[in-house]
Amino acid sequence: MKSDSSVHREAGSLAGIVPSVNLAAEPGRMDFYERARALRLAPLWRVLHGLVTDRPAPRCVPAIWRYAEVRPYLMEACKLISAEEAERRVMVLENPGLPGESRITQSLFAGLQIILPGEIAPAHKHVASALRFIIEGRNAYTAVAGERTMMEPGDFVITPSMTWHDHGNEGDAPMVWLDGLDMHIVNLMCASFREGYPGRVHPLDRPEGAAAAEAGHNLLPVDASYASQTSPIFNYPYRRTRETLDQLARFRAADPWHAHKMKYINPVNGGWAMPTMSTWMQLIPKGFETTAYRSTDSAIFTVVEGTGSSRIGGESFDWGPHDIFVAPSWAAHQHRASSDAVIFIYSDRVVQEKLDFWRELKSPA
Ligand code: 1HN
Repeated sequence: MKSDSSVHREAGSLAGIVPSVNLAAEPGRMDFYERARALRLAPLWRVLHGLVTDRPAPRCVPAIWRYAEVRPYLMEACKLISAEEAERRVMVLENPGLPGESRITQSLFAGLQIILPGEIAPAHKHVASALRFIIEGRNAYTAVAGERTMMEPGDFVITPSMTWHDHGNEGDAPMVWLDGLDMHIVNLMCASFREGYPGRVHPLDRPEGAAAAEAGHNLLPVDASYASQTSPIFNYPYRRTRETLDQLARFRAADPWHAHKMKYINPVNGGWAMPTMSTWMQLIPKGFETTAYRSTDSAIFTVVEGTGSSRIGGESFDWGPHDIFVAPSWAAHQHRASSDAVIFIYSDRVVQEKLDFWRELKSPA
């Protein structure tokens, strides 16, 4: 991987070392470095300040994917490969600072998945958790651990770690959603397993709506115990999220940095809905401009409704419905909405919080 190449330098090369040592004295040390390398020993002082940086140094850069430009490629992919052959017909959103690594940020994956009427994406399971954020289409379902949910635009749907899941489109139009996955975190720890289901679809054993009835209405079955760290609600429907934001905006002042920003929570413990990816929905009223904000979690923004622009680390991006953009770790960013804008966001903040890494900095309002 690329990140390793900056650490494991050729012992005889001065290129790229962080100059915390006297470079003029380095030639006299080269023989020592060469002999040490043969014993699999390397001098920390040549790499120290690249290993422990004085601030976040993401390779991930600010970037935007405009849906109007991307959508034709999804359609073209449908002519070239079936959902079944692909297993998942997904175009990966590759951060330009991390080419060829299937990363939208250093820790997270994003892709756009398309499934045509009548198609099935066959059942499998893996350690990586997935979130689906629905972009367009109706009457397609995902089935997770024996229960189906029909997906609608703006819905946030969870596939927990190691649960069987398949998708199918029973409608008459293509269905597109954003897939957010945490496999880079899983792979950092070398903890990945996957398995294909012997049949195309995993059998259903619960009616549609069961999870919502058990956990989606501020009520939980009295004696239920929960082993998973993932929310038992697996579809957070847009209808209710949108209504909530709408009502909030009528009586709450917009926060200078976040406007109206709500986090999706796990009703069992009040924490984040997923153990590896934090998720939010944000409403920025027409004409509102947020104050510059930075945090150590690189974030992925998906515009649901509205238009506006963002400044991210000194670059400007205009956006509209279904566009997807990224703010890297510690890059100051601010948004301005030219019409009421609703934005879905995910990041690795929940992981950083658990590890006591997470920090934020709010510019003065
Ligand atoms: C996956 O299993 C899905 O289940 C989508 O729909 C995207 C990207 C990488 C690895 C597994 C899915 C994926 C994925």
